[in-house]
Amino acid sequence: MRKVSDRIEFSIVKRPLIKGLLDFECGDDAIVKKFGAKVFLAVIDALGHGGDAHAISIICKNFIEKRHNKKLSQTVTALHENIKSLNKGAVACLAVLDLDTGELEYVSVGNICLKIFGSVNRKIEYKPGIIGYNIPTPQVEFIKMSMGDVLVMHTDGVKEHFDITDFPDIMKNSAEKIAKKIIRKFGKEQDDACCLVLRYIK
Ligand SMILES: [Mn+2]
Repeated sequence: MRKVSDRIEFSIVKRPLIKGLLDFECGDDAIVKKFGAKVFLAVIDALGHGGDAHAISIICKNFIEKRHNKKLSQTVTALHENIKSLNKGAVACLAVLDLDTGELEYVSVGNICLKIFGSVNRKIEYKPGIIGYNIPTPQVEFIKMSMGDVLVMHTDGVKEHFDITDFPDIMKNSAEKIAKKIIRKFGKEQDDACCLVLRYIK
């Protein structure tokens, strides 16, 4: 999936684990949704894999997507309460980018990897917790993006230790090419994988 709209270019690439021949469904998913002068982003990884994980990821995705314009911390807490009774869990990172200021507001629970490449090269540290089982009070944090910066958000089905030096041409590639490359080169065969790439453009 590739889309170019006003001031952002983004792509979401996902695939189910490769080694589990009976699993065709992916428990990882992502959302990109523009609203006003903002864009909502999320990456979700439902625990486990296969049909069960896929079903939970759909529940989480729909729940989160409906609340894309609400406070991020409230959405995380509400989702936690909502899926608790299912005895299933997920990790997720939710963010809102203000296209006028470049301010990225985010809340992360669990090991979704968030990196910014460009004017700064930054990797956001993981936060503890599993939505549906136990979560700390969700913490909203901020990071500033500059024009031309590339945001990468991916699940743990992608090896986290790649850096900008692995992609000397990262700034030239389309978001779609970057996302495909990350999944192809760094995706783990034994896990579902999802990568969201978003470039903040003029
Ligand atoms: Mn995973």
